[in-house]
Amino acid sequence: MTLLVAITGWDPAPWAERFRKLMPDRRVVTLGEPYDGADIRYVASWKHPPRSLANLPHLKALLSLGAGVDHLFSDPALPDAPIVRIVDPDLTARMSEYVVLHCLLHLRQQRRYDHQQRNRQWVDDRLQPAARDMRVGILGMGELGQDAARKLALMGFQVAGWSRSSKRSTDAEMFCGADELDLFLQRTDILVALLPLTRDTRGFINATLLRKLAHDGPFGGPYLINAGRGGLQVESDILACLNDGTLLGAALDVFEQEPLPPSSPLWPHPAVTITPHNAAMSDPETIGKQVVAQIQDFESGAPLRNIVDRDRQY
Ligand code: OXD
Repeated sequence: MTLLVAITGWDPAPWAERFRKLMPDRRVVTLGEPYDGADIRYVASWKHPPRSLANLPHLKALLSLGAGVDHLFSDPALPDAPIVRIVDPDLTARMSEYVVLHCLLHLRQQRRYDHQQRNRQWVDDRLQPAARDMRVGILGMGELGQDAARKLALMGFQVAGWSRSSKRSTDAEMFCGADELDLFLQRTDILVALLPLTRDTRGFINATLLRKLAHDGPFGGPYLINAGRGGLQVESDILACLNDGTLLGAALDVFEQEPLPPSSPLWPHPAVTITPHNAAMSDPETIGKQVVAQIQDFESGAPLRNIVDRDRQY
């Protein structure tokens, strides 16, 4: 059994090293090394080059090294093996840190205080709403959304979740499907996007959607946090909404084009907080272990876990 580590955009070396350490009796190769496609049984992929997996006749599973699997579907010659998505407590915890951080930075108006500090300005300002006054709405209630909901609810935020199909949550008021989307948006002061990127969600966060968010919250307007995928958002609409007051601000970790081009008007915008798509980094230490456990369990006869539905693309 050979495992092919097919990665672009990240350094494949620590991944290959981790897999070799965890499976010393198996062969682990990276895309640059010579190998016979007929020997490959598993692929661990992050943004593998399109068509690079076309000749693997005995492939048993394709394992994504990130939470999102949209990178796989851009390959027109994607092999017909089961696709496994990673569900990793470490990655999930990192994403929740990002979401809670940006909800709190907005709630506690930290950008404004940073600005005042730079100007040596002490403003005696008593307007400080509590988390219980702020309604957070999470678009996408998969593993990541549910964990963020739990941690935000612990902080006292009023949390709601929206998902395409019906889901239960003990931490969030749930809304589901197209029929309940408007109701969800109308009660949302902070919109957190954690949806997968699929043919149905591309461009989902556009001006029409943003205009439906609440304007009767503590700051009189909504805030956007996107840590899902850049393809979910229409950046020209976000900018227009920031500039006409529809949106008070945005924290964006993901972009239509990455790296975000230096010419993007999002960079200098005073109401935008930018991070370089690192809200939830994949760690070879923890994810390597998960991938190897999946392979070993599968080889001892257990079914693969967290299989992606190719039709729904998540
Ligand atoms: C992921 C990511 O999908 O880091 O895990 O974007």
